[in-house]
Amino acid sequence: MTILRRISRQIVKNSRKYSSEKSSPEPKYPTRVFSGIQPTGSIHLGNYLGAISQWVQLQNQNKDLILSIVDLHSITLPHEPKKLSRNILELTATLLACGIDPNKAILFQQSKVSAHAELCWCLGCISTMARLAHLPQYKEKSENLKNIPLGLFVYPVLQAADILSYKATHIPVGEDQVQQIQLCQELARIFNGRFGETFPIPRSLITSSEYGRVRSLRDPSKKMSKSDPDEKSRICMTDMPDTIARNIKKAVTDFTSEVTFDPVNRPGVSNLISIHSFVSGKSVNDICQEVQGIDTGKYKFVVADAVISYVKPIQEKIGHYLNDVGYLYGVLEEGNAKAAQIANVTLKEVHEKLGMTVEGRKRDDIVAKCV
Ligand code: AQP
Repeated sequence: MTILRRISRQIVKNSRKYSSEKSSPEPKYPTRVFSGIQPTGSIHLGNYLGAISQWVQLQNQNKDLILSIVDLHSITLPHEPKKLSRNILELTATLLACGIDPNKAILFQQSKVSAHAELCWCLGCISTMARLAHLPQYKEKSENLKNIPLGLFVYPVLQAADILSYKATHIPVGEDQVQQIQLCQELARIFNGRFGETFPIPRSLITSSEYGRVRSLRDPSKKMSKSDPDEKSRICMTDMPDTIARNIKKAVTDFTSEVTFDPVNRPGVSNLISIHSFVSGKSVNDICQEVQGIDTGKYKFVVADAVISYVKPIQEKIGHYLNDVGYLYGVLEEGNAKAAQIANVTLKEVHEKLGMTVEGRKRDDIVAKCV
């Protein structure tokens, strides 16, 4: 079965889950999908296979979909301001080029909806340092830092605020994000328990391991990542054909020359086969049969050709959108306004539950009691 077909089957399965939820007497929280992506660099095939392609399918199934360019998250590690603003525009262009339609989904910039940071503070007050220190991504990212920024420690709470601001019920994420989603669920439960029912307990939509974790081309034990200092470790949607060919040619495989799919024992070559299967629409089995007799060195040329043809039309669209920066700003501004409208309602409710709202009759009662 091809990876594309598997994504579709998973989404159909999830849709059945949604429809059974819908047919139950009164769903407490309508189905809403939220996801975010950091503007930390060019989108790579891991982001595309693991997240964006799934978002496009959910959007095309008319799910209530909210997507955020999470720029507040992208400053948790040292960054260059000029690069960040360029990345925000490039990411907007890339998402549109990959098929995100701002008329069907809300696409917005996180920092422009201040409710995220405000809810983060409220949730931070019910989080514990011991719990946050246990999260593996924090451990991984802080490992080589002498002075650890507070933002890096707290960012899972901001992530929970991102999700809960919209009362999202489903979160499509890669496998690497599962523990952060668990924290979000815990915080929703704690808040509901202490201050009254406010948030749904969101569920992660993890598809399957093949595309939930596209591996680094240089070190198949790691995931492909925007922030990996080795540019040869990834294939970006904006890479020129010769860069794609070079990076795939240099991909670490092993000492067996045959092309076989065995993610546990042969993660390097299996990663290439998964990518090839996704971009060609062919099944892993068909690919392995087709390339029987070719060694991994020659197979890399086949994969590179397939990837180059797949990304070409997307790259053309990215170029087209980047030539119209005014349109990109317009898309974000519209998305920001729509997102703020929803998030501000949630924040108001949170303030009320926390006892921070003093207005109308309640205020008169309080003043009467005070005098
Ligand atoms: N290698 C991957 N395989 C599958 N899915 C992946 N995702 C990221 N890398 C892979 C998924 O892409 C979505 C957006 O991710 P992100 O940009 O918010 O941050 P990330 O997960 O930390 O991705 P990177 O590329 O590794 O970014 P940096 O280097 O900036 O930290 C998420 O749904 C993620 O699971």
